[in-house]
Amino acid sequence: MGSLTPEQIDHYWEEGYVIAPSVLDRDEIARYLERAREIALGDIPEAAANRLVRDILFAKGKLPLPGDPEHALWKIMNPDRFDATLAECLRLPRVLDAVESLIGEDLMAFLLMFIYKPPGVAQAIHPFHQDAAYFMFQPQDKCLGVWIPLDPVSEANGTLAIVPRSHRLDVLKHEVKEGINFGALAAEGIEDNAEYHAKAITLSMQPGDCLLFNTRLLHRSGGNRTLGHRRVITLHMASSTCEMTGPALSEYGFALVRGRTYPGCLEPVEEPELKLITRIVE
Ligand SMILES: O=C(O)CCC(=O)C(=O)O
Repeated sequence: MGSLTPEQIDHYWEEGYVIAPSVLDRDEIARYLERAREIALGDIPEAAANRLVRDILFAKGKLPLPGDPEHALWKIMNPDRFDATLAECLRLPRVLDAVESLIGEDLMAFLLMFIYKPPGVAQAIHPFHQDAAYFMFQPQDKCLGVWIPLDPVSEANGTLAIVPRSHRLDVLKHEVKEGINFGALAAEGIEDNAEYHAKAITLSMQPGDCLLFNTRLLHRSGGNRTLGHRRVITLHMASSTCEMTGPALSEYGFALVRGRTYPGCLEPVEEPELKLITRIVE
């Protein structure tokens, strides 16, 4: 059953996002942080090894590798495919209840990531973009992103900045930018435009809080100028009433997490690939 208040639901549709506080408790946060660290230190099946992705600055040798391998990471892609503990994040009841309030009771989870910001690396930036640029299914308003920090996040450690109401825009043209992580795209003409930076809100959130945001909402994250971690669970979800409009990418392993499927609409992927095969950008 949906858990958001009418005010929260209105805020989401008006502004393009809403924050639901405390969807994870302290024990859950500790459990996911510990498991991610074990994976980062090598507890990952050989076939899935390339789903452990280093930040481009380390991958390209622009910065020396830190002593702690977890400090070099950008993200763990699709951990639900090889790890039972992190796979729980596809079906967190408090998250599903909030999502149901916004896009209905038939829910596919399709992209789980555990995202880091390397400590002390101010230039590890993810430029302004709209996630809808990656998702080849519609209607877009029946898809959303969930972003749950596991550390306190602020401007200093590379939190998310969002442009309220930008979900009213169409999907903009996106491009590859020099020095940005493989696969990350930038909305053309936005990152270098001071107007968008001025309109953006930099989110300060506590561990376990949950941002839900429309897939056309412009958002970015800055670098981490602190010496501590900035770790986040992100999950994308779509209503199972959505229809594909393009080829599926191997990153998207649709799992029905609530409700039912519909003929001609998104179908669950029974055994998604362990190895990362398709890349949006090589
Ligand atoms: O958490 C971050 O640093 C950015 C995440 C993001 O924007 C994305 O994955 O689309």
